[in-house]
Amino acid sequence: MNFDGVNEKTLVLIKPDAIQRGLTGEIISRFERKGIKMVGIKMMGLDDDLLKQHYSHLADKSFFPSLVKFMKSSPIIAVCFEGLEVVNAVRLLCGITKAREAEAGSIRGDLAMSVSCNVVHASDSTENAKKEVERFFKADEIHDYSKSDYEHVYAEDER
Ligand code: IDP
Ligand code: MG
Repeated sequence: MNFDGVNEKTLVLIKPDAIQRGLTGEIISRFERKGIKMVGIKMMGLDDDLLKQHYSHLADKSFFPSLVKFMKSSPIIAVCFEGLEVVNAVRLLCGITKAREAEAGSIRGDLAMSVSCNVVHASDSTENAKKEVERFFKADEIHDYSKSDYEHVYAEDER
């Protein structure tokens, strides 16, 4: 069966606060239950260079040094997810940046209270998702495999 139409990719980072609070399984489970396919996953420590690239849009903000310090405070887990319009679907599951105002039911809305310690990162556009997946994963760390439940996750005319 052909699922070529549903291979958009996005990057999720499970942030240090989630690692420390033991929320990794809970967070990944929410994406899995949604029907989103995991195609890459790894634990890694982040350095200044990578964080400057990743958060370049925030480099001139007063909170930037504390954001970098937070993101280096323990390893993170990088996950590459795949699916139909998955960049948008994952952002919706995550909820807005300020976690204490994020919609109940979303990951941030249910699991966090802070603006900075908001448990997850998710790419915000297809263009940035492509760059971010390439920043965090080597080509051979992204896995191409068929998922047996896809027949029930997507209708034929969506694939
Ligand atoms: P996003 O993660 O929802 O896409 P961005 O504006 O891209 O939000 O910010 C990236 C990250 O920087 C946020 O997730 C959060 O950890 C941190 N951050 C954003 N705004 C603030 C702030 O006003 N104070 C402290 N940290 C912030
Ligand atoms: Mg962002």
